[in-house]
Amino acid sequence: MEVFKYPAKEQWPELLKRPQTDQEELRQKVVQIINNVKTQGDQTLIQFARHYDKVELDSVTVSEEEWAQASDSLSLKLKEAIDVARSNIEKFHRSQKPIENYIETSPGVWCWRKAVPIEKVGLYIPGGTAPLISTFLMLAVPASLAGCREIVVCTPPNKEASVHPAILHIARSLGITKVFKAGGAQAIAAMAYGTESIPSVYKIFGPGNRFVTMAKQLVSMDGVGIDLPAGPSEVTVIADHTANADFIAADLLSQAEHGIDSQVMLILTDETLISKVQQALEQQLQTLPRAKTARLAFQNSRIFLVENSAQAIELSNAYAPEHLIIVTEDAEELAEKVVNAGSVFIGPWTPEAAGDYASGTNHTLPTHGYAFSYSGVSLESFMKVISFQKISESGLRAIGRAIMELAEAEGLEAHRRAVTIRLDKISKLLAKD
Ligand code: HSO
Ligand code: ZN
Repeated sequence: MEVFKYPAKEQWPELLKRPQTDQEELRQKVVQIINNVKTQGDQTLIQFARHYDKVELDSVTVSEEEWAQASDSLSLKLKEAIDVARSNIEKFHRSQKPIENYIETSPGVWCWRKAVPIEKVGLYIPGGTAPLISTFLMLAVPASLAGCREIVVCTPPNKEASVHPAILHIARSLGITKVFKAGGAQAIAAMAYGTESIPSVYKIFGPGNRFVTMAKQLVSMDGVGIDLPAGPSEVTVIADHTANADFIAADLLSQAEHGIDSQVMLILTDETLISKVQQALEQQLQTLPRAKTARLAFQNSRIFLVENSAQAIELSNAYAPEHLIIVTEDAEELAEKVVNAGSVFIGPWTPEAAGDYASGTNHTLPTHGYAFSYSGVSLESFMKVISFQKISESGLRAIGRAIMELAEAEGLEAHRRAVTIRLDKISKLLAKD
């Protein structure tokens, strides 16, 4: 990791840049994949599984036998871990139901909002060496709490042409039956447009590689909702002299092991920590199975030494990390000053891994600078809030003049008349009485 001591503010934008990739070539490839799925449905998914996942599928659906064997093939320890995580995710997300206020804005003018579940949602769970079981919990738990009527899940098949039993175990416990063996951009296209086996949905969630992310962006231009455009994982750690260098190294590595394009930033107010953390990193890398990946990720990563904790938080806010860990004497006060971050972890006993798995917060978070303007996935992501209004005769008389005046100013006569026609009627009725 390159070290920058006391960088001048003018240098910050350059030092906080994320790696950029050429999108045009990727876009063209993904458009082609989407078109194939649109025209040939399941057949394309089976062909892609043969080509990319190296498996021969008879069908993209999960067989009765796979469902039946799923729970038995999991260890008790893993099932217990899933239960702890699920219970905490449930507790935290259940508390997120949008508030529905009933407000009388002018006498006789009532406005309110009602949250309703999105009827059909699609969850994409990436595969790789092992599917992200935790990502499935992070998406399926709020989707089912929100009351989504149809929850469709796509995940790439493993080497045995099957779906990981933990995914099926969790799906069954949540009453989710539509799990399909499909990965990559083709799975996103399948959930957006539907195939013979896979139903189309209104909103698609879940992380993935560049192809998946591009596919989500493309289908979103065609009226399908998406959660967030997901980019490579990020963590920023702010630490002072009170921090433990071994803990810091462990947290940086836990994010760096995600992929070679992960970006980790360490912001220190204590110069002696630079070498301590570097040593701890070297030592921990010796025994880390994914050391190669982590080392490559460190090439996009940086260590900053700054004057004080106020400047540390300013630098972090200027970067808007997906995850921010604060291990300083004044960690709670600093946390109050965070304005740009996906999720914040306070104090030495709060590793980012806690939020990745089991504390209860959602780990689907904004990356690549989206934390300047987006929130992570929550219960509300699976709901829409619809506004309602009801106006009485006296209510329309109360606000009618304002509507007419504004409509006239905009030159929209039909709008004005929608009010005058009613006010005239009210005047006539009043005259009769
Ligand atoms: N840290 C990842 C989420 C995750 N970690 C899943 C482990 N499993 C999001 O950036
Ligand atoms: Zn993680």
